[in-house]
Amino acid sequence: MYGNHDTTSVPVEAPAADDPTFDRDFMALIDDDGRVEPRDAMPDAYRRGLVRQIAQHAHSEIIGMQPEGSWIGRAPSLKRKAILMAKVQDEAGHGLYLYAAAETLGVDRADLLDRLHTGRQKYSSIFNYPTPTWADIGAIGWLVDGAAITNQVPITKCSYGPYARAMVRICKEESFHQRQGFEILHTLSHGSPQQHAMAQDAVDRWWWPSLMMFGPPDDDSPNSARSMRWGIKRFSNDELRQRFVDMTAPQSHALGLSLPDPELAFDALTGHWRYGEIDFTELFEVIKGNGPLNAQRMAHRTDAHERGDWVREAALGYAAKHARTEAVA
Ligand code: BYC
Repeated sequence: MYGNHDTTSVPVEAPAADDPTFDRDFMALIDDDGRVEPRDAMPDAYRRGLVRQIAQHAHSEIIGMQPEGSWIGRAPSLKRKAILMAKVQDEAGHGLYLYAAAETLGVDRADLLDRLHTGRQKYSSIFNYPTPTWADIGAIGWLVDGAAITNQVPITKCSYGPYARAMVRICKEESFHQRQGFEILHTLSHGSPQQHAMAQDAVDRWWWPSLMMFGPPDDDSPNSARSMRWGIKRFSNDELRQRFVDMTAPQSHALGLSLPDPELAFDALTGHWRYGEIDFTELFEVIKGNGPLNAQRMAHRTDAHERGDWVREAALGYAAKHARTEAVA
């Protein structure tokens, strides 16, 4: 019954949602670490939970193009410019895979975009912060993409097949993104005193918002328990946040930069880095729309969408013409 992702196969007989075996079989599949595929029967709440998370993720990718996109024309060399353009294009591609994965759950991409534009769906808090210097591009790559990889590698093993498969490719690209950010910061950190100061300033501004990307603390995370039971999330927000700190703290030494947390210290007993208290009121304010650049990001997005109207119209016209030609042949 489950695992029917081969679209050439005959449609499978899925049990009706009111069939008493339905939830039991579904949970047995999850417990067995199996994959749910688009045409499988699935509880409505599971479908809704996936659409919520995948759409938020897709929206984050396309809004995430803005802070870095603003530096394409100002990158300090032709090589840096080419690399940054490729990275921002990768992010558009990630959005595309993720919207496509969401569509396998029976939702329409235009509707998801409408929900983003009208504030009914969220995107990651991190993209509401400004990028005033070139070092911000390094800090985004090292910290923001680093946090994204930490969060997203476990999703390659999530219970929904199309989401898990999309994440495999996304994570490979994110890992290149993180290295290019690290390399930018390393160059600046070992450059002139002014360049070093610029790199340190960017890290100081991006560190705490990067920790907030993992979401509220576990006790304050209404979706976690259910998403983990369903195998959509594999680890809790706090577990992933700790992994990120453990990975990043030693890397900051290699960069010759410090992290802006006086309480950051390695705890030999637990084998983890302890970190100071996070100001989650800032996260909730940014999520509510009150971050430094929320209004600007949304205005830019809706404007770009409206200006892209003729492209969608032309693509639909072309598809209709193509379909007519095929029907005649
Ligand atoms: N920003 O119950 P919780 C990237 C919302 S990386 C905004 O813990 P959940 C990229 C949450 O949606 C970023 N909202 O939620 C990197 C929920 O509200 P709703 C995107 C946040 O889902 C580099 C409420 O707060 N990555 O794309 O269990 C370059 C309560 O939270 C945030 C992903 O989306 C936040 N930081 O856990 C370009 C990865 N945190 O929906 C692009 C997949 C929480 O109930 N997503 N909220 O109205 C996830 O892993 C999880 O959805 C989260 C949140 C860990 C983000």
